[in-house]
Amino acid sequence: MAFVIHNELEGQRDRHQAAQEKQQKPQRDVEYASQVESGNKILKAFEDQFPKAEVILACEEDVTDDGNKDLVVIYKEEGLTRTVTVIDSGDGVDYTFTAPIPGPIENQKIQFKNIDKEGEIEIIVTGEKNGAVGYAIYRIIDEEMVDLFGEGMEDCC
Ligand SMILES: [Ca+2]
Ligand SMILES: [Ca+2]
Repeated sequence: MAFVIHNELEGQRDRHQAAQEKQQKPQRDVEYASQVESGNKILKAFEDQFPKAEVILACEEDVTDDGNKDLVVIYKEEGLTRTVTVIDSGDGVDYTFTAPIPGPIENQKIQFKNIDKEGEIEIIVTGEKNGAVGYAIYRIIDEEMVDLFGEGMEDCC
């Protein structure tokens, strides 16, 4: 009950902001990236490029180490689940798209972490298919998602 009362007291607070703060708090070992809002401009660029795609998960981070946010999108198109990174070309207007790669079928999650603590922030994609769990670590190199390390991805994609 204490939690409910606390929330009521904080009623004026923007809910989204509160959720973000909660996510940034290092409570657990694994913190997954959150879904961007539907009006996100990079997501719009993706939707223009892939009009038939059904977006499953889209998370924003600068994964090219140039100070501009990029967007990692897991989506379904014609029965296939794919992952694409939408890269800001530097002007916030034009975007380039990595070649689509297979994405996990179920329970998809994206994590951003600078694994080697230098250069680009790496992208960790996890998911499942029929209970088989897999994950892969990608880095954007020359505008492509390069698979650095993974386990079980062939079982969940
Ligand atoms: Ca970037
Ligand atoms: Ca890195």
